[in-house]
Amino acid sequence: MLRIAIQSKGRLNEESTAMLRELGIEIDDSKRKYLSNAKNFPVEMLYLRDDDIPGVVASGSASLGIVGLNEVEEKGYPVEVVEKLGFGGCRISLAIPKADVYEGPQYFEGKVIATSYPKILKKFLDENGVNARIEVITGSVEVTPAAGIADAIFDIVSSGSTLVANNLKEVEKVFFSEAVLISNGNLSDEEKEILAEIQFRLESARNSRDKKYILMNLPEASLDEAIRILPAMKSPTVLPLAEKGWCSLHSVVNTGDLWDKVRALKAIGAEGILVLDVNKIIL
Ligand code: PRT
Ligand code: ZN
Repeated sequence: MLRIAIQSKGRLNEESTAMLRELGIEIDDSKRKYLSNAKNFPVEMLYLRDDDIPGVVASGSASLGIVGLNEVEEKGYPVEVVEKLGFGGCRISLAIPKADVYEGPQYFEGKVIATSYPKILKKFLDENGVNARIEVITGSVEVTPAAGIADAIFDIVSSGSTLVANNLKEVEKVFFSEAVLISNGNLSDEEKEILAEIQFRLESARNSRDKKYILMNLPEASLDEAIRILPAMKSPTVLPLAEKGWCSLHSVVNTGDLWDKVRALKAIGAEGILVLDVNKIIL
């Protein structure tokens, strides 16, 4: 059994459970408790505020955690980032009143900056030789300039619309984040095996993401040409058809190439082309 800490509610909760479900790990979150077992995999979920996840993983109270890289960096606990998960993408940026002129980090000299990420901000200010006062605020950082609490903010940005709505503009993109799988470096052999299985399933899901399964009927005379158009993982699968002189060809293509391939295949006589989503690719 291995314990995974995930956010109990908030932006990463849904995508964390959706990701585990995509890996075939069924979590009963209908009557969510503080702890819940997966139905068909030896893991137990621990639901926490995201701020608490790096510390709980570092202490060993949970063996793995799913959390934003921003929280990992800010908290600074000794945890290992084992996978980047490709969701929850955002950046932490410095933003200033829209009307101000910005010519570089010296703008912040002597200013007050509100943030929930004082450590990451301090590092940026030190690297740029800037002395500013950091005002730690845990929520609604974006309203602090208008409220006269701060001159500028250092906060998470994704679409940028919160900044626009508060008459602010983004002037420095300091830290780029996404959800990550973290581990404490002290897993037992059994826990290492479970983590390896999770990583194997993540890899299979990742491999399938940009792929489509394509099948079609093809005149046998066009087969060599079709195989040139469709190099598959080994080689395309060719099956006989009841109608003489025709075969069925199956392959996997990159989504980005799909329409070029379809056009080329139609030009050599392919018919009845079916394109299907790929759920997993196990190499
Ligand atoms: O209650 P708990 O402490 O668990 O949650 P929380 O309120 O601290 O965090 P939550 O749920 O807001 O965010 C969890 C994680 O999601 C963050 O730590 C980031 O890693 C990630 N993430 C991704 C974001 C955003 N995108 C995001 N846009 N976290 C916050 N925001 C906020 C931001 O603070 C700002 O208020 O959204 C606003 C900006 O969004 P745009 O689209 O207007 O630019
Ligand atoms: Zn939080």
